[in-house]
Amino acid sequence: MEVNGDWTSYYHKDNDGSIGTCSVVNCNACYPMSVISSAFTAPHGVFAADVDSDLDLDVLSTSLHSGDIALHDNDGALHDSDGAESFTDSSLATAGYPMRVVASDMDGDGDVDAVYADFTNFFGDGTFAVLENDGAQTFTKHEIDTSAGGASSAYAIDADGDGDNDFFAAAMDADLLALYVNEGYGKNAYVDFTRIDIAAGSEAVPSDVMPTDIDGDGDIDCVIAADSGGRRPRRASGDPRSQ
Ligand SMILES: [Ca+2]
Ligand SMILES: [Ca+2]
Ligand SMILES: [Ca+2]
Ligand SMILES: [Ca+2]
Repeated sequence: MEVNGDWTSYYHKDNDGSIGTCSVVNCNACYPMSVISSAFTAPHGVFAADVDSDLDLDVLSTSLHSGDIALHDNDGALHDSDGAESFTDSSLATAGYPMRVVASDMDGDGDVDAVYADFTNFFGDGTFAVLENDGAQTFTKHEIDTSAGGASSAYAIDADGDGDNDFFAAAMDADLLALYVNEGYGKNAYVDFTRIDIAAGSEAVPSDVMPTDIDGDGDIDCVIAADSGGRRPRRASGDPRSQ
């Protein structure tokens, strides 16, 4: 994992609607780019959702160097006369090396919470955590599993069809691919998740998971990325944030 990049911004690439008729390869004109935020260093993960329920899409992000899980609140003026979007940045929480964040209402109270995967295995075990939204975009961290070294992916979905949102997760160093079944729905009990290991082993290094009904039989399967040779990401020695 390379964390020393000097790219420091999240961008929005706008589809101008001409892509269907465009004959130009690598057409930047079809997707003009605007900066959403340059507030955090080493951006890694992004997820779009209407976090504050004001009917416009906001952006959640993770940044490896600063460790921030952040909200970029859309002011709803995506097409201002100057062509620039306007987003307000706020850090919702900090972690070691957060790689993935997804938005989902995990407690069923109608507001949008978040789940993130914190890699953190430079210095200790990785973590999966829920950020609870109080309804006014103040978030409280609830660590769900702190023994997930190399946590790199999480994706929330109602996997068992019981009406609450669970989440699938992958952690490379822990060889962990798991479903965390939500047991605390409606009870304000975020730490009440039951972990079900799906597949893990010394020769598998799962790095990403995407739940979906891939075979169309009505239940939720998952698509994964894993290195069957047991190879892990290249890691620098020491603290990469100081390099
Ligand atoms: Ca919004
Ligand atoms: Ca909620
Ligand atoms: Ca469920
Ligand atoms: Ca299925």
